Amino acid sequence: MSRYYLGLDSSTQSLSAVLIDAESGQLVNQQSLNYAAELPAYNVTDGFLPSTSPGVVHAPPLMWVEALDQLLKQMQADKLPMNEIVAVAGAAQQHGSVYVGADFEARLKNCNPQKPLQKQLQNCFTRSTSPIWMDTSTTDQCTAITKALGGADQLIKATGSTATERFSGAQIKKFADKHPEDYVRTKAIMLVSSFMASLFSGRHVGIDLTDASGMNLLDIRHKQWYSAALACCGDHLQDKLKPPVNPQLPLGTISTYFTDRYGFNSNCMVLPWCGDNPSSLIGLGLVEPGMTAISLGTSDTCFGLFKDLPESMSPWAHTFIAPTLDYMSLLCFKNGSLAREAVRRQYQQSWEQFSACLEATPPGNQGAMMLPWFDTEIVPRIKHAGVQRYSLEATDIQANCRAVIEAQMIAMCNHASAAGLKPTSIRATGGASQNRAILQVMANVFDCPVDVLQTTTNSTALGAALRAVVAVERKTWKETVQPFTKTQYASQTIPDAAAVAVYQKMKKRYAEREQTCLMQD
Ligand code: ADP
Ligand code: XUL
Repeated sequence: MSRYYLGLDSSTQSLSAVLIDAESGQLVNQQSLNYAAELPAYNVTDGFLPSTSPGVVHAPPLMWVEALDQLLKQMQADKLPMNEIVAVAGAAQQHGSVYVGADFEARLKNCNPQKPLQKQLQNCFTRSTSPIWMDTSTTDQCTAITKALGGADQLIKATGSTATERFSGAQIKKFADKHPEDYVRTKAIMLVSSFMASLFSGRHVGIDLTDASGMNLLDIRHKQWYSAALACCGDHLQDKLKPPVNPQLPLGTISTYFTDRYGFNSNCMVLPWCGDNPSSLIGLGLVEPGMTAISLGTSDTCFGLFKDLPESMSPWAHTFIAPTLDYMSLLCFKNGSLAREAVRRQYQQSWEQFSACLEATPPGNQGAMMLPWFDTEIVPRIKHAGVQRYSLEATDIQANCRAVIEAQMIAMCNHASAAGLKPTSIRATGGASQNRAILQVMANVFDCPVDVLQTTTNSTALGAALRAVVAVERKTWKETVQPFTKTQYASQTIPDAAAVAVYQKMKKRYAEREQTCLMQD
């Protein structure tokens, strides 16, 4: 007998669905809808609206609703077994916030399944567009929040992050301060994740703990709202938010709108939606402490699971609550492929030649070192771009190829450690993870094995579907994720003991150089 579970990913540019059969461990179907291409009436490029105000990046919430309608209609047209789906869960771009008035819930409850949802939710928004994670217009609010809550260290300790422009707390404060009347008539504030979960549930549901930890509003130790932060960001904010919800507790059965319009079974369970990064953690199979992902994409990200919060937390990282209710750290390095490509192009190397340079040079680069800030950086925060070379000639092609990779891996390892991550195994993803010479440097610097997954399934949507399996079937995380997260190569990339010893010393030297540059920046 098949056991179907649906996972959705409402991301910045598209909505994706992954349908799995938990019984056979198979992916049944995967599809995606790009907002800009397929919903041109909303006038978005890359998923957001044009803006003339500096730092303002918003998106229309009804676009996410219409995307859902079209995607589910498509799944029905494709004759997918909608009626046999046991449970549905989702994940969304983090931090984006949605503001609705008093009639939102009544409208949701009374929706007519003959008509698209987006038509029936028009005009119920008190903020017509939603600020999303790319918005950086809240620097003043961040300064005020930091001051009101006793400084940056206290804020990190309590909420897991310094005051961050894209986080929802600052975005809510900006709305409450600049549009007080609209704020007062706002009955509910949701994140993209809880907004989507509310549609499925037919009622306003609370924000799940994973996404709540990306707001600067949650006490991450006690997993409840941090009342001082709420008070600072808006009057009666707690009433508008509802208590945060456990991502693993089903919200109930799916609303009749979804059964009648798309053919879901009336017993289909709805799970809370999570943030996309926490969901991806599950989709990549990282369900035990020490398991860490490194994505080598346009920018590089490093995230992983851990049990206990460290005494002091890194100002550059974000600590979120994971779907397993452990913690996860997320670090984002802007100079990822950008820096690797800059070196490769400067020396006119193909990726094969670049890899050959890595293989022809010794770990530690004979003392040569680079600080690879081809652009400004997030981790650590570097305001002025600039590449620094130490005992490294700009004309030495091989040594420069090695230097950029060693610098990136060492910086990642040092900052991951400061953020509470102690990787015991690494799962590499993203474009550069197909380069085994790069993976070897990673294994040596982190002193742990590195592997790559077989599939190219959307890990965020897959993570949501797997979360639903765990919640409904009460299986362990490990046995649930395993069939869907098989690794690609016959063997892992294993650290080399001699190289590990070289990097132990080099990590200290790198940290000192970085500190000096930070003071001069
Ligand atoms: P995005 O973050 O945009 O999704 P991807 O994960 O698709 O990016 O990664 C794209 C990047 O992968 C390219 O910019 C390129 O630099 C890098 N890449 C592709 N092939 C290789 C390779 N063999 N070695 C190292 N980097 C590679
Ligand atoms: C994480 C963040 C982004 C969005 C992208 O803090 O802002 O990764 O979640 O969808």
